[in-house]
Amino acid sequence: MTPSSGRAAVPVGRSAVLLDRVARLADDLRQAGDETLEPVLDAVAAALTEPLRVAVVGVVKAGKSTLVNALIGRDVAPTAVGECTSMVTWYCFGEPSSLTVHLRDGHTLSRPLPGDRVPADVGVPAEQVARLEVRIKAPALRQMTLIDTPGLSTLTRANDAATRLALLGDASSRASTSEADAVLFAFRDAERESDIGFLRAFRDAGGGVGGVVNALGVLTQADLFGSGPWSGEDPFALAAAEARRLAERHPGELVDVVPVSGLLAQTAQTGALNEADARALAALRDLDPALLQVWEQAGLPGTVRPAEVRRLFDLLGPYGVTAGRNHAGDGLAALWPWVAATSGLSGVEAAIRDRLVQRSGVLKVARTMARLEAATAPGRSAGDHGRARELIEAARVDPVLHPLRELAMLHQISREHPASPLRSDLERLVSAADDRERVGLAPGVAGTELAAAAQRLAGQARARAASPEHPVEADAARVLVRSYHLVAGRAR
Ligand SMILES: Nc1nc2c(ncn2[C@@H]2O[C@H](COP(=O)(O)OP(=O)(O)OP(=O)(O)O)[C@@H](O)[C@H]2O)c(=O)[nH]1
Ligand SMILES: [Mg+2]
Repeated sequence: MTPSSGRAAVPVGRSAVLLDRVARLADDLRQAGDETLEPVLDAVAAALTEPLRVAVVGVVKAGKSTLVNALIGRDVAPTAVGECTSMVTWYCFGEPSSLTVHLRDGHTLSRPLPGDRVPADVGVPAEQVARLEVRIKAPALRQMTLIDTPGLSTLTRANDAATRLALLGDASSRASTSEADAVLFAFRDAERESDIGFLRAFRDAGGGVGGVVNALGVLTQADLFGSGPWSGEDPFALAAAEARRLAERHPGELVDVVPVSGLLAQTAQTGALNEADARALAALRDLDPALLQVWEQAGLPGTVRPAEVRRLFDLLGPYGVTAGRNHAGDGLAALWPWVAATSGLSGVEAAIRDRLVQRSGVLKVARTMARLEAATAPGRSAGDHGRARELIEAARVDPVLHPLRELAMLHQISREHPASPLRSDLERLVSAADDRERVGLAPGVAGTELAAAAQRLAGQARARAASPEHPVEADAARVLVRSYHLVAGRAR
């Protein structure tokens, strides 16, 4: 069984054209009769019709599973204070809800998933499990399959190894590339060398096309930033500054970094709060913050029970309890929007949409091309794949795949010369929904005007290619010339 069954692709913008071209390449490769490629072609065909596969990766206890629950809007992934996730788990759109255990020996075990909650024990030891696949009818999963992973850099070496195998592939086997199209990398605080090393390896395992950056950073647990809620600092402002610093330091590995409180987001999105919570929170309003911090010793206002306060801390964390007290007076109707907005989840969702899902065609095609190239590379695989390599090369230079060059170039210039004015041209080209937007024109402008504007921009880019301010600008300008020529050609 493949996860594609029963799900439709979500082509966005030019994605459909790109995906069609690569699907055609896969067909041509199949026709060429190279039998050793069959398994790769089957995997590629499935991946091309599925939603984007986004893996949530990061150091142990970064809050990955909590964020997964928030994005799905259900309390489906187990989370815990101690090390928790030990199996790579795919969350796919589907109904009825089910859990499939894919064993390392190739067998699968399926069963219904009552209550839409993954049990802590799936009845098979983790070392025998390749991955779990959860199907659940959650709207967010229509546009992406989320892959929760065990923590990196843990004392539990098997967990770290399982994540690396799923995301980076097995270096010893041929056709070893990543199962994921993109990564959400969860940072709890400042990055470590090994985080950046992992991101580079992921980019290189799946990007293929000269460094398409396919990872978005998430600074999780934003509510815990700074010296604590009793200090008067705004943890979200501090987290936002740290997120900016991370993004600026690693443009070659991360398309952006956004802060979020996964805990507040999970609490809001899964509907965990109730009126009694709001009442208990409101009753704590006049308690001195210093006393709230040590409430177990200091005692509580008469109407509030310890179990209620413990629950509030579990759902909202210390900052959510302290600051949320001022938003609970009017009950859940006022508290819920505050929790949802404060969490920052909408920023993560927007970044996922703009940076990953909108580019899903390019990201998937980049990974597919990398996969096909790995499978046919001379010396790395059985048999002589000469004909297959010719077909792949022909696809690579097809103008339809030019968006891959644009995106790779955007990432390269962001890394090597971020101040270049060509960067915003590339940004607009890769983000635009159609050709008019691509050259900065309003919707509905006539084709002749579009062609003229594209020619003008091509001329400007050509001039820049002739006298670049920085070596990377020469390459970037050549990519732009081709982009604008292609727009002009389509407009005629
Ligand atoms: N205050 C606060 N706590 C959080 C946040 N996100 C997660 N936590 C807590 O941190 C602990 C770990 O969360 P998980 O989501 O299980 O972390 P994980 O990264 O999936 O952990 P592993 O799977 O073991 O690597 C849990 O107790 C969560 O409630 C957050 O944004 N703020
Ligand atoms: Mg986890």
